[in-house]
Amino acid sequence: MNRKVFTRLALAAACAALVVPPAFAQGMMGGGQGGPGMMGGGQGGPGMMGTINNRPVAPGWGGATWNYAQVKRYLAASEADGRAEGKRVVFQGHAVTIDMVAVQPGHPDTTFEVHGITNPTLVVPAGATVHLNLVNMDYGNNMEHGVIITAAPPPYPRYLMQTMAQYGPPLAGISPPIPWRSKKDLNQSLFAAAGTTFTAPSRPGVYWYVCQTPEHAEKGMYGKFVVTG
Ligand SMILES: [Cu+2]
Repeated sequence: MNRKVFTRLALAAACAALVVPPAFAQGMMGGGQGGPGMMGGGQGGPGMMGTINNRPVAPGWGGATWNYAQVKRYLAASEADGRAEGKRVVFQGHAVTIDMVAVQPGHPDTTFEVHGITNPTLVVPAGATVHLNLVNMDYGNNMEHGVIITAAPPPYPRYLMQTMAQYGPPLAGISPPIPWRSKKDLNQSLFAAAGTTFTAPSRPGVYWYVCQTPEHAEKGMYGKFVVTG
């Protein structure tokens, strides 16, 4: 909720704080998380707008690097986090884990998935500790994806800079966006994953989770993030 979110140090810390189920922790860090390569951008002020990760994932990119088997385990484990109710996924308790996917195969381009639902409404208790994870399953140029939680409602412009100027910095996020998968063939591919932890607002309200890659939110890569009392 403050400008520190935008400092390079804070971004590095957020990216280094990979939050992943312990079962997957071993041997998947890819090494060098939070390294200068990842944060070297920072251009354009907030850093979150940078396109430093506009490239396929490679070990050492700055976050976790998973193979397809690890992604499948993540997807399976994520079913235990939160409860799907139609187009909503409802989370309960003082600490919640939200396992997001950017462009899960079989879903539309430029979307998020949680529980296999495209752009669901996420419902989180006020004041909860939120572990937010993201794996990028997309492939191709400009298919790097990140996520920010913001009070700014849709529709979104091509670039979110103006939006952030109007609504203030995001509550939290995974920034800058994380690289796309390394190969077209899922089984041959590596995938980028990253996570962050933040505290949900202490009062009920409506927020949005939004991909900050230019044009993605404009094309519909966002969903509602509801904080309940
Ligand atoms: Cu995106």
